[in-house]
Amino acid sequence: MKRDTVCRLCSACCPVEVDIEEGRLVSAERKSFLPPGKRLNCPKLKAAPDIVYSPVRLTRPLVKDKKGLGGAFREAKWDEALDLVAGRFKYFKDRHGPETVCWFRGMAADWGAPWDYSNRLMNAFGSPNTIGNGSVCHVARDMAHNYTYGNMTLAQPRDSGCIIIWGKNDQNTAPSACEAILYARDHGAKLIVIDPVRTGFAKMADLWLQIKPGYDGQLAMSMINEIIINGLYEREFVKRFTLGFEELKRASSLYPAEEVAERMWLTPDMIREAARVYATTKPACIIDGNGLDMQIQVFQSTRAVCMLRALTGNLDKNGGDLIPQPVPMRDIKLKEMLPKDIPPITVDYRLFNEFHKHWGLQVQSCLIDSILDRRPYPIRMLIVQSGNPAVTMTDSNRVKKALESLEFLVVIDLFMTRTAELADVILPAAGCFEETQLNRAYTRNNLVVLQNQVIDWQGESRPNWKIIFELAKRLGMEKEFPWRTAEEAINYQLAPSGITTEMLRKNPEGLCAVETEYEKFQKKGFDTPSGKVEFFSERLRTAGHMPVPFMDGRNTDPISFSGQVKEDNIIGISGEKTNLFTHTQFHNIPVLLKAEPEAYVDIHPEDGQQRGIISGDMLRIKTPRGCIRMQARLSDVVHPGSIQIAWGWGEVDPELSINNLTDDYRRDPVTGTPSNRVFMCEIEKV
Ligand SMILES: Nc1nc2c(c(=O)[nH]1)N[C@H]1C(S)=C(S)[C@@H](COP(=O)(O)OP(=O)(O)OC[C@H]3O[C@@H](n4cnc5c(=O)[nH]c(N)nc54)[C@H](O)[C@@H]3O)O[C@H]1N2
Ligand SMILES: Nc1nc2c(c(=O)[nH]1)N[C@H]1C(S)=C(S)[C@@H](COP(=O)(O)OP(=O)(O)OC[C@H]3O[C@@H](n4cnc5c(=O)[nH]c(N)nc54)[C@H](O)[C@@H]3O)O[C@H]1N2
Ligand code: SF4
Ligand SMILES: [Mo]
Repeated sequence: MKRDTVCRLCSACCPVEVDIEEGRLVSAERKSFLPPGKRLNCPKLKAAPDIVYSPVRLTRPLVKDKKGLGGAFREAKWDEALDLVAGRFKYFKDRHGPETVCWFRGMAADWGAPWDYSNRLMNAFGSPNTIGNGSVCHVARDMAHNYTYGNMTLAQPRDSGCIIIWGKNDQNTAPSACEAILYARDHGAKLIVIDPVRTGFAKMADLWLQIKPGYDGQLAMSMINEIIINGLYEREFVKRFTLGFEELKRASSLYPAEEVAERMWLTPDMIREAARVYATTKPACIIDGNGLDMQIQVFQSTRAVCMLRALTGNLDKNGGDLIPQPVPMRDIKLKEMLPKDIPPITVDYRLFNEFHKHWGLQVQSCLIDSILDRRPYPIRMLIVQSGNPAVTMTDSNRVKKALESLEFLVVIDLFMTRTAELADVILPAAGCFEETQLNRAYTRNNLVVLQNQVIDWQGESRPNWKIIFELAKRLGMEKEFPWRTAEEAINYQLAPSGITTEMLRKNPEGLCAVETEYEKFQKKGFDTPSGKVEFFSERLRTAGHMPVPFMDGRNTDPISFSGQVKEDNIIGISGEKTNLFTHTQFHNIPVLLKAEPEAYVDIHPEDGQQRGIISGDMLRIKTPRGCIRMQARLSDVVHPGSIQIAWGWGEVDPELSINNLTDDYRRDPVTGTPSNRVFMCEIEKV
């Protein structure tokens, strides 16, 4: 039997058709606008049955009677495990205040409704501390878009004449976006890639800017300067719809191509050419990605990139960058129930805490500050849902110390992870094919597609929504969580859109909540305080941040530890996300591991020769935070002077965990983002 749903094995959220035989998932296929021969395959989706039916899935709640890594887990019934967790919620609330309990969200299981449910539970409980990982993943970028033109845009590459891919690798991480880019290429679109690594897109690009990692903001300013001095901007749009053009002109004049190119490993002509092609080919879009995230300048760099879209008049055009039309929904987070006088642990990042009505709190590093430095107060009990912070958070040694010193740790996951093994209680979650949910990717813009439960929960695992609803009941929140099914809760939340789960099941391709409209700013302006695109932001100035990006003209080094380097140090780049794994996930699935059995450090042949390193040598890589060991692979995908270190392998072996090397002390002042993307490191053969 064929069923429709949305895959959530990574955050690309592809609509898929799955084949179910006698209640078992036997195969799944991505839907695509391309004819079958041209579609991209996803190896993770192909391995979906291996993932769902993996013999190492957690299928029973586990409880540890003795704390720490040494303590052994025993199986427990759901009632016992949930009673125990609810009891600890009450204990810490009575003893130390509700705010000492924190709910931490990773990237899996979606940012959609399940995120709203955890927020709702915590708000009703009285703790402001529901924290996501958006400071390192896209929410920091979202804020930069938001502070420039009110919303994070959605690039429309399929109908573009020119596409800039800026620190993104959709070939591996988002096949449907990749298909749109390839389609546009086939129809004559120009392609510019800005990436320090020669990705598949870089190979096929008309122009590849192999930028020095972290220098994206200064590059964007230099491109802005070229566009302005050559009169290539859309005068009419700038005049009517933007604020602060003169200030931007002044700031960008501090980054002339001939002066700044060399410091970012480029030539002045490359910068000029990229600016000219982008500004003179219409429509054009910019796809920005994770290459900008995890940088200590992510906010201002992304703001500068956003300004390119506005200067060239590509905002809210088909083939340009669409201002989304979110699906009208109820805000179910119950923030009004929070006591007013308890600050969240992310209190130092007020603008980031408040910029968006959905995102809530995202500065995950503050969790570690709170546990270890008791700043602004200590978190004592932590619930980790769908994340593996012991491996994925910056400066793992500090993170592990924090997790180990918690008084009570609950982990909700499908597998035993490096984080879960530290827990006192593990609650086994059902996977994405086993639960119906409102998927955030399909509420950000007008089309809603349902993520549908297509098979039963495995063993005693439970869907995320059910775990939260059951816990809520034990915390006396029957009134706040009256729903018995996922459908009831979704229908309540979706009511303002007029769409129900029943309607969505009848329309597996999705339903449009609002008619698509372009150039909405003509009638409504932009969703900023001034109603205009804000090159200059008064809000930022008042809060003590730079109102125009990089206006101080300083070349502040964006790379961690650059003040402390020795001569032979090299830039470490956290490597691509390959299409076989999702972060730390699926290294335990034999078919996927077979396709990529080992982790590598890519080192340029010139650097290899200088240091006597050949492919296959084992390297020790060291920073002031820690060290790892990984196998070398000579490759010219990287620039001399930099290495690319494989990502996500810390789950397999802590000696392969790149976040042993990363730094959490220097952070973006607006979004609290540390640099787990680029850092100086020492390498030596062992
Ligand atoms: N150095 C470095 N650090 C990085 C990155 C990098 O590139 N380099 N990437 C960053 C980015 S962009 C992100 S988003 C983060 C990711 O950080 P995490 O979210 O911690 O990453 P994952 O390894 O995907 O962990 C997700 C966990 O959720 C579990 N899970 C999967 N589905 C479900 C479900 O339905 N319910 C529940 N309860 N659990 C589920 C999985 O088994 C897995 O253990 O890492 C960040 N850290
Ligand atoms: N297969 C798979 N798919 C995924 C995920 C996964 O783990 N696996 N994770 C999901 C998640 S949570 C996310 S956030 C997305 C991320 O999706 P992407 O944004 O595509 O993620 P990455 O592969 O981390 O990196 C993007 C590119 O940035 C480049 N880069 C590194 N440093 C810099 C820099 O300083 N400047 C510039 N301009 N570029 C730089 C890298 O070389 C890489 O090519 O993917 C999602 N999809
Ligand atoms: S790209 Fe991600 S969401 Fe899409 S099918 Fe593959 S694993 Fe699933
Ligand atoms: Mo992410």
